[in-house]
Amino acid sequence: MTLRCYFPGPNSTDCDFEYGTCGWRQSYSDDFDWSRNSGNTSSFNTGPSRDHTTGYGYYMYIETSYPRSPGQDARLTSPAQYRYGPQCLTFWYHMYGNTINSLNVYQSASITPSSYDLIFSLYGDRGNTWYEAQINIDNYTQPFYITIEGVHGRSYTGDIAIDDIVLSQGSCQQEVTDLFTTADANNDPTTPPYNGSSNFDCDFEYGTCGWQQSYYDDFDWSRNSGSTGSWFTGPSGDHTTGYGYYMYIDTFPHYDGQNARLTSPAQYRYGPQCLTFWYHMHGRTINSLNVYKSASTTPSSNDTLFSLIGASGNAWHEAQIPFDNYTQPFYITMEGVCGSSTRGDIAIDDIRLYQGSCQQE
Ligand SMILES: [Ca+2]
Ligand SMILES: [Ca+2]
Ligand SMILES: [Ca+2]
Ligand SMILES: [Ca+2]
Repeated sequence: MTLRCYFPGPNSTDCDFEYGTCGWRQSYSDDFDWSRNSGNTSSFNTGPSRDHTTGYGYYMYIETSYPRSPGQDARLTSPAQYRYGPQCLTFWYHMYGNTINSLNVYQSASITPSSYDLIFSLYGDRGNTWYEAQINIDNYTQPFYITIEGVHGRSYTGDIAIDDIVLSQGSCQQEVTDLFTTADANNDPTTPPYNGSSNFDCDFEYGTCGWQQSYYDDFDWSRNSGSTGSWFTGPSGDHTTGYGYYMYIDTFPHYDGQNARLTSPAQYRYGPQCLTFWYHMHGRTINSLNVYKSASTTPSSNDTLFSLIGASGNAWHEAQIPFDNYTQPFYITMEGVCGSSTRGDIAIDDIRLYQGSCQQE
């Protein structure tokens, strides 16, 4: 006789919130709860005006009006997941308001994640638009849970919303934007330059395009082609052509928590921007890749736009980071942080900055 256990189906994380929360549960180990809503949130100049699925449906959001206070968090946790190997978590987020704080994603073996389980983090105002997040996950524990956490900002203009969560087996699909990251497109002399802007885009084939190593960090990024020289970590070739160059942090001989920063030339562009780049985070002790946008070349933690924490498999993945800019000049800084062993090499390639919102598919 065979004993069969019941496990939830492979799509049990998926939720558009049209008819409830699909088994996602409010946490008790946080400060408040996510709200399910359609249409506007109750505050001006923050939150979405419609859901993402149909425009007439429901989404989840954190309401940051009274009586909430800064730093309070609300967590929503998925049903237990029983799947091994690479996974792709996608969801849509809306982070509009002057005092938007952060949206964090955890992957954990228990329903109460700790800070060590953080895999993704977004900070700050992204304008009044829904954007898609794609997060690559390598999973080797069962069961695991996904928790999405909204953190309250300094005032009521901090409503953060989410919709259309999907977890699928396999790495995240690469998008059509791959076409724009070929060497040919990058070197095409007919491509018009950005209006009055400095250099930014870099495939690292001939140098760092004006990106500079910081002196306010622990070590420097290295420019490399081929593999990184360490086993079980780092890429085996660059992203642009497979034979070209990329930048990476060599975690040997550095220590856990040490960082290296690479800062863009000064940028003079207003309004919505879309930063895209390719990252490779493969190894057992991958720490984090942080992106800052700052008015000076020495960003502080308040300038964080985006963080990825932990390994995402032996592949190049694209990050798309939308943000609004109203300060000039501004700088983008890419920071790699070492993990607890030499299996923590983090690489980046094909960095681009586009004027306007990030393309939706
Ligand atoms: Ca709660
Ligand atoms: Ca919806
Ligand atoms: Ca440095
Ligand atoms: Ca390259």
